[in-house]
Amino acid sequence: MNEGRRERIALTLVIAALAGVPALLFGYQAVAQQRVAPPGTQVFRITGVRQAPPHAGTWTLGSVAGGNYWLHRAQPLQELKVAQGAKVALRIGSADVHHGFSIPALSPDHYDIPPGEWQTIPLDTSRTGSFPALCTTKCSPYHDQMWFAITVEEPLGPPDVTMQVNVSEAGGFQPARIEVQQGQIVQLEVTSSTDGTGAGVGFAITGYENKVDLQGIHKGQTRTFKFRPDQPGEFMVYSSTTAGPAIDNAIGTFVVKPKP
Ligand SMILES: [Cu+2]
Repeated sequence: MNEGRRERIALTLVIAALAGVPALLFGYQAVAQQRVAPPGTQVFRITGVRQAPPHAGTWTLGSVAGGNYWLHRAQPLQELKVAQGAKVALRIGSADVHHGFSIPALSPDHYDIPPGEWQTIPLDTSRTGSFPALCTTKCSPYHDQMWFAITVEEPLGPPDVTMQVNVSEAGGFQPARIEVQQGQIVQLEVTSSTDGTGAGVGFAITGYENKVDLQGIHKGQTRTFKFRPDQPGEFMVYSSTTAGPAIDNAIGTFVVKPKP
């Protein structure tokens, strides 16, 4: 073998090793990630981060490795939207201190999230609504901010009608009366003007509890939710999150007019 050919072979091997190792690691990560849940499951990898203000105490879908962690650049996750009936699992870990995790409305279980360990939590997507996911371990001074909403929606097309609702201590639900047609795709945009007793306010409709239940809407936040009312009648709107007497006693009316 001549000198030049040997050099070319050596160079090819070096390049193959340089490109191959990251590719193998990447592939291994992808496989490891898939292996945690049954095939066809959509896996969301979510990291708890204590980090300093302005995003103090957050859950994030982004990477929190290295400089990104120390620069406090983790983007807070506020709402995760998933389709009703979809196979979904959360892969929850911590970037720093001991966190906990729970979705009180969907599961009585609390998960322990020590740093460096990952928990796989299958999500029940049978019931539509919007439910808070919380840290359950007093992890840091920013603990109370460690929550996000999981919104399970029926896969529907564009809305036929969009309704804005405001919830406040002074006015209750505004407008207090909402009228829609049976079978229409209704989009609700519910904004809260108050944190209530700390956990925000809720929006639920009696008779439609299995379809519409938006919990833990915090002050200044708007939760957008789409559904199709199929039963005509007059129903009561109330807060499904305990938020103090003014909100707990407030009621509204949701009217579904029968199809002409
Ligand atoms: Cu915490």
